[in-house]
Amino acid sequence: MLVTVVTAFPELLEPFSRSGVIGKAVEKGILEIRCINPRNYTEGTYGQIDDYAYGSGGMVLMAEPLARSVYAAKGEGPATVLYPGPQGIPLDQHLVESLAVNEHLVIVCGRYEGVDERFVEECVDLEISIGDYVLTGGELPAMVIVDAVARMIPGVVGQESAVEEDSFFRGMLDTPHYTRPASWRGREVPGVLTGGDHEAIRSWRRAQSAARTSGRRPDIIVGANIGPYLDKGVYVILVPATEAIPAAELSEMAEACFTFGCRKLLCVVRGGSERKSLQAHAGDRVKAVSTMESALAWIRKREKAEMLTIVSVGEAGGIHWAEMKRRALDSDRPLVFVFGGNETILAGTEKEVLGPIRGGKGDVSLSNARDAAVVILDRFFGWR
Ligand code: 4FV
Repeated sequence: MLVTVVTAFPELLEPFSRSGVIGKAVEKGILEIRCINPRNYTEGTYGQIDDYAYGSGGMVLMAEPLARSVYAAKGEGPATVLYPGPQGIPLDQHLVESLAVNEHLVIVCGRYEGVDERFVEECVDLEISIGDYVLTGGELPAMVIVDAVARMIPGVVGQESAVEEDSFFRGMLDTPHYTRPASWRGREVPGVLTGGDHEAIRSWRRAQSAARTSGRRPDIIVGANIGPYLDKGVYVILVPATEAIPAAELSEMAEACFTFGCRKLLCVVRGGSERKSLQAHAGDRVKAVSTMESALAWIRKREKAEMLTIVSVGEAGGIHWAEMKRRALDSDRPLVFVFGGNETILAGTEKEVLGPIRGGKGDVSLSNARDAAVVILDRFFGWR
């Protein structure tokens, strides 16, 4: 990747492009960082790049030197032009991953009050904010963007897996990390980490991430795929409303459930013949059961644990899916999603009821159990 930084202070980028992981990536030729100084692209001979703001209120970077700098940068080939500023869209891991596919990024660094808005209209593809505070210049935001994006380029960070384990890569906060000494000022490293049982370590780390995220950043759980942070299984029970669901459709639905990490799709069938045809055609991802209770009993036996049963009946009331997602993450129990049937379903069984999946102006909601299933599973376990 080539990054061209348009800045009146190129010396600020020097140490950054020579040090640490970024420095190594530049050495390895995986990343190239260039600077263009708008002072070299001014109209007059004084190298004037800023002027008084119209309407008073400090200095503003002039449009022409910046535009000429961007054109010069683009001489090296098509590029996505970024302008870091407090008015930009928030930088997050998703945006970082989408920027990482670019061959050439041009980042224009503001100074003083900012830049002439006409330059932004004429030359900038994306305004990006690194946070709701005001800095003295765009160089630090430029380095933040390059640092985060460079980590997504294969070969920049040693172990790819390290990137995948990161905070936010799956939309959750990271697990705590420890190194030697095992005891420091009377503080011990959690025993599970020195026990060598890697499944136990993975499970402890998952639980730590889940607890931290739920405790500190419930806001990001909405967009997270919580699947990798659940120790127990996820199941779907489908209760066909009226007529039986054709086996082919059920196996498609089982495919969707599997995609979202479910261990089994259980379908309540009316009679023996329905069960046989279903078993014959829908494959082993689907299990035909005669009643809800037998479905829950089958899961309970398999998971050797009490489940958190989440019923989606599409009727008014019920818990918002985002809140349900947080509870699902907090509960260390197997998750059972029940789609179809009605309010009376599972009367007397401990369950949570999901609110309807609303559309339009919130006055219409999904009634089809299979569609509801895919929407809800994507909201809980979809990759964002
Ligand atoms: C900023 C931010 C930021 C504003 C005026 C530079 C400064 C000066 N950039 N996220 N927050 N920029 O404060 O990206 O021109």
